[in-house]
Amino acid sequence: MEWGGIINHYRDYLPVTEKTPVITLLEGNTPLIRAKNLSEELDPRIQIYLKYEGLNPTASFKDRGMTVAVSRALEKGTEAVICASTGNTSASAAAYAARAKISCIVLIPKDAIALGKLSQALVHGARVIAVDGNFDDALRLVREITSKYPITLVNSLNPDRIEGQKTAAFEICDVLGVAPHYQAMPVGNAGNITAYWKGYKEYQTGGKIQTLPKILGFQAAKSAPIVNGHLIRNPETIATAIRIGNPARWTEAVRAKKESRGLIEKIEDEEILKAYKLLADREGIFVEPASAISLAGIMKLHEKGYFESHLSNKNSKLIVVCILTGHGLKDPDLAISKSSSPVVLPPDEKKIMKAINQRSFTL
Ligand code: AN7
Repeated sequence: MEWGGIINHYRDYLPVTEKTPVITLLEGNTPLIRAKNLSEELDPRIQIYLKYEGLNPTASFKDRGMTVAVSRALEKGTEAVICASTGNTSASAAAYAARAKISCIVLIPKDAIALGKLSQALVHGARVIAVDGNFDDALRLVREITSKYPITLVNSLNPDRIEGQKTAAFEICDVLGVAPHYQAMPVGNAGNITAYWKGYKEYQTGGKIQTLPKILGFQAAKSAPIVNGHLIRNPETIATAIRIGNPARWTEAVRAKKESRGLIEKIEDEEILKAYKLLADREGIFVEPASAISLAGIMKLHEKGYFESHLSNKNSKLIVVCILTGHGLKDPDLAISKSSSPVVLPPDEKKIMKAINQRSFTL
């Protein structure tokens, strides 16, 4: 059957009717890729799967939530949507609003979003306002604005966003035939962890799966309000997508952790970068740094022996899914700054061959 986007595919689980105008870019149905090389290196008893959400239409998971939020906003007659964003929400909101022929306003923290994301919001014709503050300031502003003016908020405070994003959990179960044992994911504003947990629980209630995964959430070390138990005024991290000090869905994230008997931990930027390079080097998968935290988290937990009790109890293999939330091309500056520069040579075969041999390539 032809893929018609998440609303068409999971309609029964979503807050839509036949009257809802479906604004879709055919998001969802992203690949769940076996990370054979990484599993072998880390621990062959662990089957690592990568849910490559960077392959959504605007190159992040936000499209799942945005198709529902924008379709429902249009159904209610809204003429404009607004969001605060570390980049991906704004890219997605701008694209779906363009398709719905409504206005889109985005508030981004000045100088703190990746270049690819900014280019998306601009090219889709959103009204982009750079706030001289951080994401948390921008979110506070859009909450104030939407409480006073008839503009629809499309941050994940909007429950339609959560509804759409939960479909990623459905897809994982549909492919595996069961729920994974563990699911690792980044936590920023905490909408996505809320959405996945809701999705798994609904699939269990609906009889599609018997067991639930343990949810493993990861925050960047200097942007880890949930782990530290207090909000962070000046969050920092190279993973700009999750540079958030006061998550809107903090309570729900803690609930997901507790109910699933999982955890939320913090990860240093160096560990994120190591996982970022490993995904690219060993599996051919290019993600943005926030997404690499899923693998970094698994590696750290494995090192601490976290999975041992599970591994010794069971004969079957352990299934761990890492959610890779956004594409690596979103942040080309980081990719280039963390790689060696290309050698510049004249168009001369001998010189080029010399350089190739120096770098010990095998031809
Ligand atoms: C790649 O775009 O908050 O915990 O404004 O872009 O649901 O916030 C992005 C978040 C993980 C964290 N990975 O998800 C925004 C924004 C990527 C992201 C997250 C984001 P939430």
